[in-house]
Amino acid sequence: MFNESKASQQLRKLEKHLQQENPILSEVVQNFRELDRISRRLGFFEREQSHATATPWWPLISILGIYSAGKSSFINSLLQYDLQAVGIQAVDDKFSVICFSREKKPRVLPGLALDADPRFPLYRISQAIDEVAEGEHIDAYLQLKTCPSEKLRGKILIDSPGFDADAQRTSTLRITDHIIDLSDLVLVFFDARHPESGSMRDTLEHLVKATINRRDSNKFLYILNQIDVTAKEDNLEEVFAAWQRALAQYGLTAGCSYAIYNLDAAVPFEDQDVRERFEAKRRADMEAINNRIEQVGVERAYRIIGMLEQTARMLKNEVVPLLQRFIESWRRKVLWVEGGLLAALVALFFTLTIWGGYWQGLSLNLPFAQLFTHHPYLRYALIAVLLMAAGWTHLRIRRWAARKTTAKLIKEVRNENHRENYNRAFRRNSRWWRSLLFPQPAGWTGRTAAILDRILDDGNAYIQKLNDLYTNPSGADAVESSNAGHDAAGSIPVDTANWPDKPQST
Ligand SMILES: Nc1nc2c(ncn2[C@@H]2O[C@H](COP(=O)(O)OP(=O)(O)O)[C@@H](O)[C@H]2O)c(=O)[nH]1
Ligand SMILES: [Mg+2]
Repeated sequence: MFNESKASQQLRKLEKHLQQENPILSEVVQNFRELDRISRRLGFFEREQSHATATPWWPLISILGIYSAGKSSFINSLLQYDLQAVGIQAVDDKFSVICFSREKKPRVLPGLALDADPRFPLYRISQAIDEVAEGEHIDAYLQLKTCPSEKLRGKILIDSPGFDADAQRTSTLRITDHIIDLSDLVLVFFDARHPESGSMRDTLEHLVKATINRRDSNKFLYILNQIDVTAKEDNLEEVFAAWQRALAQYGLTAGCSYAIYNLDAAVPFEDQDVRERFEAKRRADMEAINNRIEQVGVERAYRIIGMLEQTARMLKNEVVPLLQRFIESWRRKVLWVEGGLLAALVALFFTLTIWGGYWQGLSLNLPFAQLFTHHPYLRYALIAVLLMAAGWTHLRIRRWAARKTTAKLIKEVRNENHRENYNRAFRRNSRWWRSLLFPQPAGWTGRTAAILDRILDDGNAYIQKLNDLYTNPSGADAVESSNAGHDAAGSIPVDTANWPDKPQST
């Protein structure tokens, strides 16, 4: 392809990838392309900008929590790969972005690889890190790992170094916040060995700050890990209750909580009964967690279509109306100023000529008028000079009015990231060759309006297709289980059905 823009290359790769993973979404890419084209024609976007990059296309699952709570072990057993270093903080105290690759062997790439990767969420992460860790090298914080585990298809996992009281460098915490923002699901790990330790308090405090007043608070799963350590004293209930109290005390009341342990890392159970109870609990909670992980892919599909509709609506209801107001107010300013100027010139002319006594009744005899009647070329020259002066003044006034109008209207744009776009579109609409008489913004026609309406209709159709896809009998369970537990506001839903009962001592 000749001279293809980077944005368009990314869309092409995205589409190709989605054809395998989710064909409905690959059609959506086509709609995003149309929206980009409209935005570019409006001057709202330049060549390299795309609406598709505003949302990550791969669901992001981040695993946060206390240092040594077993996050990396959890990931390894989830993926069935020995990918993450376990139990050693010094080696792995970076964020690992883990994504699928068909290559047989897992690979580790420097954080910089994220920048070059066209897959959008990674690009967004590296952007976020650039913002928070200004000047510092992205490699210091981030590595990219690829792994051929089927579990990773269509998802991206992030393993984090964990909250460590000593190592709470602000940039690590701020990257964590960004990752929370970008994530579709956040597993927060706690450690049953130290249910109320200092690092737990730090974790909680930080999480509260990051999560308070969130609308997406149900994306947090609180996981008490390593519960096998409570088997010896058989005091899981007490430990769990203490943990719940701590969560509640910090106001973390939304989101689901689970208790699990890692089969590979667990201490051997002495008592057979106890082992069975713990395994049953673990099985039930792991299934719920796994469901949520799978469900994230489903939610992602809806979110992307939501983004498509939101973008189409934004162009239709915000961008175009503001451009129309710009044109209207710019035109009015130009006409008023030029009208005023003209009136002033006419007034000046009459004042001077009357005052100079050049009027005889209703006829005007200017002293050098004869010069122009006798020499036609002088007359043409005069007309040309006057026209040029008028044209030049007109352009100056247009430019001045455009600047004034831009300065006024740009204040109404609430999203700061869009201001540059609006500026560009305003400029495009006030270029010198644009007539003042066009009421519609450049690039906005009845046809473009119809395309936007069609995209909104397409959005509805996609939603229906997704509904058909995900609410079929086999998918119904997954959808329901993901919603289970977020309805009761204000309390942590705990599934006690599979709770390992203590043997009743009678
Ligand atoms: N007893 C027990 N130990 C675990 C469990 N999960 C992880 N570990 C151990 O805890 C240590 C820290 O695990 P790691 O996965 O590196 O924790 P991270 O710092 O959160 O990534 C390792 O020695 C693991 O073997 C568990 O469920 N039970
Ligand atoms: Mg780790």
